[in-house]
Amino acid sequence: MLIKSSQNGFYHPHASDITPQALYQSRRDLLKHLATGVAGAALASWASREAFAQSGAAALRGAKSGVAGAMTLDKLTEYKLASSYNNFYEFGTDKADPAKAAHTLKTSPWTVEVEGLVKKPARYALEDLLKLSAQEERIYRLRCVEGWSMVIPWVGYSLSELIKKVEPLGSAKYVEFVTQADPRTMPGIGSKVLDWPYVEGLRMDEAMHPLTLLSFGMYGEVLPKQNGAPVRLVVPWKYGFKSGKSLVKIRFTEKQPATAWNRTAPGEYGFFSNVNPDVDHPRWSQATERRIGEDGLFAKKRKTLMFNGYEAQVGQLYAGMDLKKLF
Ligand SMILES: Nc1nc2c(c(=O)[nH]1)N[C@H]1C(S)=C(S)[C@@H](COP(=O)(O)O)O[C@H]1N2
Ligand SMILES: [Mo]
Repeated sequence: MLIKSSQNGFYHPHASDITPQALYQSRRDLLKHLATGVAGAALASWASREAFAQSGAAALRGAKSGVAGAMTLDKLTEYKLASSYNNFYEFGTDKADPAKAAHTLKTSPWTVEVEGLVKKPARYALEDLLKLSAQEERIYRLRCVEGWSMVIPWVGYSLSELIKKVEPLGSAKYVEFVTQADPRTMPGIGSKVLDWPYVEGLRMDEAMHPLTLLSFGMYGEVLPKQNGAPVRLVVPWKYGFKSGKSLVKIRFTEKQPATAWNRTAPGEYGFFSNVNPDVDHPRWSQATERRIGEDGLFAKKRKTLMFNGYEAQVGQLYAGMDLKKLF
């Protein structure tokens, strides 16, 4: 792990297209070349780009994850797209709004409170939360309920590492995630589209699953604000809205938390919201998806996979459940 700036220091190197993200993709290409035995000259240019990237103020690296299912080989979504096509309603409902407006989010100082049914409630400064466990890199598919998907290399560690530290009581059955709602820095909070703050939740076994990631970075850098800086959740087998951004509170509860989207439209967004091609949204099919940057704008081309392709890892969590009713 390498953190030069522990806080908000996200910036784009200007006047250069050799970004750390370009480096990132080139390193993946290099690894592919190495695997097929045609490395050659790629190595030299890769080394110089690496040197450039390390001058970046906001690098956040993680060791390649060993968690089963955590390193999909799908082609990465371009960093530019992943950081400019976003859902973050606190900054507006247009996909382009968060990248334009989220610069006002103040990510330092930042604290995350852990409370509710735990033996050891705690208030973590971001700096301490970052150090709580080793940072890993996980390449996850993210499937939005609206029908698009991306493939993003996240940096973080399993939420279970934090949960173990605070020692949940036997009565804790769910985990509630509360995100930042600051009307002074988040222009979208003035709108009535959701009842703020944006709240999400998981069942305890889902929260403890090793794939559930507490994320601080992506593409080898700290998270851009529009992607949920300074800390967010990523739950890769569920629709994207379950992955709350800019977390401020993690609360352990006995009852299923009332989540923002479920309260707004319970017939459309269930508590579980597992990616499922066989259970349509009442207003559209979920059988296919459009991979941002790859599939055509007007034709949805790609088949959506059960549990977003993570069935082998998480399918048993839902054994015996009627997923059409508990959508
Ligand atoms: N606080 C907050 N978290 C949020 C959202 C939001 O509006 N507010 N949008 C969700 C939705 S609908 C999706 S698809 C993902 C998008 O994450 P990304 O922009 O990093 O791709 O964030 C989720 N987390
Ligand atoms: Mo979404």
